[in-house]
Amino acid sequence: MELKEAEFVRDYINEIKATYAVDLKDTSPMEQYMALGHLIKRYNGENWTDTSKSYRKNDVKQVYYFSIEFLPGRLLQSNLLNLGITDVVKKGLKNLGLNFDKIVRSEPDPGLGNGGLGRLAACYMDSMASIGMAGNGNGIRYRYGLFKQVFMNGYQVELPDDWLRNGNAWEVRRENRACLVKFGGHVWMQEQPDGSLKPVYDHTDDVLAVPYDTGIIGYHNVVTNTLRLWSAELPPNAEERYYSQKERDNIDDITKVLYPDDSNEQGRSLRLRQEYFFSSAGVQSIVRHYLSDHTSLKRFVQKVAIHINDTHPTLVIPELMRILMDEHDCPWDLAWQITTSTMSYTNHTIMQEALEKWPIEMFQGLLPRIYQIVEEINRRYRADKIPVFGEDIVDRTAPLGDGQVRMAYLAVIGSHSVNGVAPLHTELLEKDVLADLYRIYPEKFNNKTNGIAERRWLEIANQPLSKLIDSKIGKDWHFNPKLLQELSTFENDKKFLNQLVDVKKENKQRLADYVQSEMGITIRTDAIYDVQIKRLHAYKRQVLHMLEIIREYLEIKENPQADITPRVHIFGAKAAPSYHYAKSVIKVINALADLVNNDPDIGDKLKVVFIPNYGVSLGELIIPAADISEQISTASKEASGTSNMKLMTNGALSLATMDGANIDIIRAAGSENEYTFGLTAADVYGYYHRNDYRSKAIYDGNPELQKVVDSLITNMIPGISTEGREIYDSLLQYNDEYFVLADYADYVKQQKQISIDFKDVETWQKKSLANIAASGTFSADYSVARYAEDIWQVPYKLILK
Ligand code: F58
Repeated sequence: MELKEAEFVRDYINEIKATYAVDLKDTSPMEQYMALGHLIKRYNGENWTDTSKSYRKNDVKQVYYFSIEFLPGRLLQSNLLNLGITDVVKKGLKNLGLNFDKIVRSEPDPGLGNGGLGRLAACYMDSMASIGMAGNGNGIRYRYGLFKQVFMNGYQVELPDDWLRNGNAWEVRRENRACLVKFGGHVWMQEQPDGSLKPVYDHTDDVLAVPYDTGIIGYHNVVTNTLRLWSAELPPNAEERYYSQKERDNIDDITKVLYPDDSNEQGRSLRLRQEYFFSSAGVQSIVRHYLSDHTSLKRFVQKVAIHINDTHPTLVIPELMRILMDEHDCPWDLAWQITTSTMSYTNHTIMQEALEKWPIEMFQGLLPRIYQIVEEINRRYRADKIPVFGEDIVDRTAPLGDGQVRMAYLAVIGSHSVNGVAPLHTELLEKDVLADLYRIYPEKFNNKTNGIAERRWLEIANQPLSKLIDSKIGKDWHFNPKLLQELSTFENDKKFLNQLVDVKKENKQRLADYVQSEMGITIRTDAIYDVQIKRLHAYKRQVLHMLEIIREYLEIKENPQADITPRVHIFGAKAAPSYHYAKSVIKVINALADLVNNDPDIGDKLKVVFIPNYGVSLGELIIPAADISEQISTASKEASGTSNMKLMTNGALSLATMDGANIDIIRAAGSENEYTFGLTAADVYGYYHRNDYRSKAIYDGNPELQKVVDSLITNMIPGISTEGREIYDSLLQYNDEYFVLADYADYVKQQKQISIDFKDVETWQKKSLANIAASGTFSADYSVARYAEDIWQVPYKLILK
């Protein structure tokens, strides 16, 4: 948009006065931020209405991306960037004597997700708007986001994330678009005068779903899409009916907090209520919106695509069936045809314990009408498929079985497309996790490799690098990130390689300053910054990284004079509050950090920093400073990974197993530019089939490994007698479920190689450049374009300059 500095300054001062009734000099950074947010939202108001109007006028097909999590990160900078007014606003604020960075940091980072899945949904929202696709997000407006993590005596402690405390500058409450969502009660079929049957509901608990909309601004293209998050409130008839405090609390609870578990589905009734709540409200509002422009449901499939991000929104399937049949008199077959043609589903995990299942009794009690529909889906599925495929496989894959509602199976059966998020992951879905369903519906399965919002993770997070790239290849890569490939022509340009070194140093200094001020730890910027940032989970193997730190520590202790390449090991990871093992790992790494960081023999050769409260904003600080990207999950377990892509585009070299999208990253950048190691997925499955993995034998055969592992139980690391023993036992007594010891030697070999290679600055920088240059293919712009073409059949405009 066009904006003159004088105009901005005038508007901003007026905004401050109107909102806070004080002079600018008396405002806090938070107030300065809120006023700026409101002003930007107002500036963009016209684009937002024009976008909706133009979608309507042209009757454009809409995509609705349903996700129980969205992790958008702070919006101020990305909105300024996408509107093209960063410089004017920065200058204006500076001339007013304000500190832009402080204002940026005053914005709360909405933690409405656990990790990769929620962040992916946010990257996709950004890309859909940026490629001009009519993409809408649909989720939950949690009153409290993912907990704030602090460490006390090295242990994780969880504090509430009261992110809405000062209000939210970007959202618009739309009470006039609210819907009623019905839970519980009884349902019975009543005969109508024409002989048909209609369900009648008795004694339901009704909840009002109120939408809060946030504009998602496209990159330099005047498009603004909508992220709609639902909040649960008392229904409008509240005055006429008495609600006990308990009933009020029950309603309040639905959207009160995000479930903080990224590993296990606990089968809690509140979670099921959350899932139905936003699925029902979302589908109701879609049908209402569609019918406001169309007289019949005939063209619904041509005008609406609904995407199910992991199984949590699967109830959109029976909910759309319900609305079509009960409210619009559709016969079953037509309703089913519309529903399956509209729905598509992405799977994000191969971990069995994360696949959602609900006890039938709970499900039926909470959602009696929806259960009837699921029962009928189940009955018809069995009747259709048993004659063709036989009873066994159909039993195993039916939506109802073992007394449970099996959400992933329902999602596959009720959708026309099922995708994994990296080629290996999709292959494993077909061969293993969903193999039976793949046999029945091979045509539904496809791969859509994940992607990231390049502009956030490179242009905003790493401005020094972004500017340097612009100076070499111009700015067209902002629209078409694959153009980053042009950078490879500079691989022998020494000046450029040196500039890359300077940029990395600047980013390291920024991180070092943060670590100094927040944690009181001094880290040197000429060390290798070896980074592992992701949720804490056994399969992600932070423990393997930890064993390497112990090895390095012992090495220096044994030979303090040795010529060591200095290292800083950097972790960021939250553990699910109920995940005992993960919390023990945090404690042990923190205790190890205390030992290493305070040992005079070690000095600044080796440092360990576990930065608390990892999230999107800290990611933006850490990722640009990384030299090494630790992507060390047990092969086959990480569906894709996305921090691997963010680190790559910022010039980090991957130290990686052949898992998830690591495989594709390695292929894109060239294996000579990464450090790969460890078992392959085929090796891992080989161990499963033969059942012959013995971690103890590996331990017995490697004296160095013995020393390292034993140090968990020898008091070398103070304060971890319980936790150290727990990890020790997981590796030896419980046979090392995630093959840490199997991969140890190969991992250490690569770590040693890294220490050698890092000293050759020029060669290292060439490798780093190869990663940056190849990273463009992992832009989410292309990912969503592939969804648009293969699955959603919606138009878009990739601006390929
Ligand atoms: C992640 N899943 C995958 N789930 O682990 C990761 O490999 C992938 O890159 C990413 O999705 C995006 O596809 C993930 O983040 C969750 O956090 C769920 C949250 C809700 C409960 C179950 C886990």
